[in-house]
Amino acid sequence: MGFMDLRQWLRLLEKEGELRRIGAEVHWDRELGAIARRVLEKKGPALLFENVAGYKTGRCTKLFTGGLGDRRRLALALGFPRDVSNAELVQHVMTKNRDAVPPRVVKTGPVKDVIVKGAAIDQNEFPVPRWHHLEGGRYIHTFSGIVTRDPDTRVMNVGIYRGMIGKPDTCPMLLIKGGQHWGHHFQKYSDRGEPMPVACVIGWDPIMPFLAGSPIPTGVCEWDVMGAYRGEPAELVKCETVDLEVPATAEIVIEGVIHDDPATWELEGPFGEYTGHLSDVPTPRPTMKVTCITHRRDPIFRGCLEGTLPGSYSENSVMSAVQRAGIAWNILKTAGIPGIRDVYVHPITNGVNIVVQIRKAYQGQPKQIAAALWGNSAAQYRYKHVFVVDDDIDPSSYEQIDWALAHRVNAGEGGLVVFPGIFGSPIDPSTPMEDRDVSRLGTGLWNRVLFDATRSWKFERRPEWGNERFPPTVRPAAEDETRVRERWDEYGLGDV
Ligand SMILES: Cc1cc2nc3c(=O)[nH]c(=O)nc-3n(C[C@H](O)[C@H](O)[C@H](O)COP(=O)(O)O)c2cc1C
Ligand SMILES: [Mn+2]
Repeated sequence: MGFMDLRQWLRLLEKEGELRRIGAEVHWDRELGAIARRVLEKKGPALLFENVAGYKTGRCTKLFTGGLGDRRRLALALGFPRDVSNAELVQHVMTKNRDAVPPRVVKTGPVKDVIVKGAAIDQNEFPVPRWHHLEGGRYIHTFSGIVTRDPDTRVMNVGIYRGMIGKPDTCPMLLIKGGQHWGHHFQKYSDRGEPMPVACVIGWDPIMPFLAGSPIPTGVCEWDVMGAYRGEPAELVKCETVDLEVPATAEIVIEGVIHDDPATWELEGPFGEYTGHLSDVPTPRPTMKVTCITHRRDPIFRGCLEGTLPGSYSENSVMSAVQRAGIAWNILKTAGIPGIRDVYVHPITNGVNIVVQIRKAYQGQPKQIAAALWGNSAAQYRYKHVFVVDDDIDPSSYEQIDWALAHRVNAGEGGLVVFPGIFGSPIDPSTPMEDRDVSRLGTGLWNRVLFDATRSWKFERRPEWGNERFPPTVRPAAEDETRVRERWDEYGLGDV
């Protein structure tokens, strides 16, 4: 099921007590981001700011953030009760990610209520925050669906990629040729000597960022997958100045072109990244030249505070916890690996760490799991540390994982495997700068690690171990536990 558009989503959140309107005046510079951080720390509601300093009147007076800032609301966005289990959500994502309902192009829609072109274009007319005090500017694209088209296949891609306001009509963006899917497109336009048309969609169905922010396979159009989740086609309208299509009921669409000409590039950064650390110094980046802005009457700006810290998980992390687990599980399924019981990503790691729970079928199976994940292009920014545990360990419990690491890992016996120098994230703060040089290496380099915390099958079965290969745990026998539970009050322990 889908929510059609941002306004319907807001109505549902309000009805569920998951939205707070802020009428007090709040400054877009630092203050709004600091409020968003504190609300994330408190696992609080989504926020609709209705009085941003300097934006009481004008083109856009409202800002919405935190819609997917907690798993309760992600569950609602996917049509589940707020307390749905991890496995149920992950299984839903696994199925829907592989489904497709193509979009339908319609003549027009509310996103065309107002059309701004030429000298009238000024991105500063939107209440764009400087989310964090160390950021280099006002990040207008933190949760926008960035639309581009493959010039060979004409298939569209929708991804979340950051962009900072440059001049009133320019926007330097984190666009790396050949990197993410729009980077593949950029390479193709560059080879043809043409600029790349781009449309940035701000504010629509929450399913848009959920899919745009996730590594759906290359060549698959995210609008199709969104249609599958919504249970109906996305209704799209043609852009005014670029050959792209965008949702008819989006709040705001910014159209433009990006040239592969460093003379047009402007400085971008630093930005507070998903790792919870600050990005690099200001760097010249491919820069979008805005050609048109269209928006609904009284549009609502949508953005997010990026960066996860212990105790406060960004919207990206909340979404990623489910998506990265679902995508990994599909990879393992495609690889034909038996006995996968659960795949868990804690929001604190954004999928950089992943736990796979198995009913072990053979020795060496955890290495096969790590190899399958590391061999997939979805692992570019993810799955640096793979933990494999047996099915008596709850993969969502750090305590249980730690116990398994302590007593079931034998590093010298292959329980710990380092796979050095493989492709990986160029923005990992633990990677030395020379291994993050995308212009030289084409990627970042990672030293990936497998922690095999499953019980070894190299040992002989032993009678004193109940004919198993590993000693039993010291948990009491089931019949003893039952007897003790029955006699609990008799022992005088009823209040314990
Ligand atoms: C809030 C948020 C911000 C993101 N910012 C960036 C970014 O600036 N650059 C980037 O390459 N990926 C960023 N990502 C991750 C990409 O959206 C993600 O890798 C996605 O798979 C990209 O789409 P694609 O696979 O179609 O290229 C962000 C994700 C989210 C949810
Ligand atoms: Mn894609």
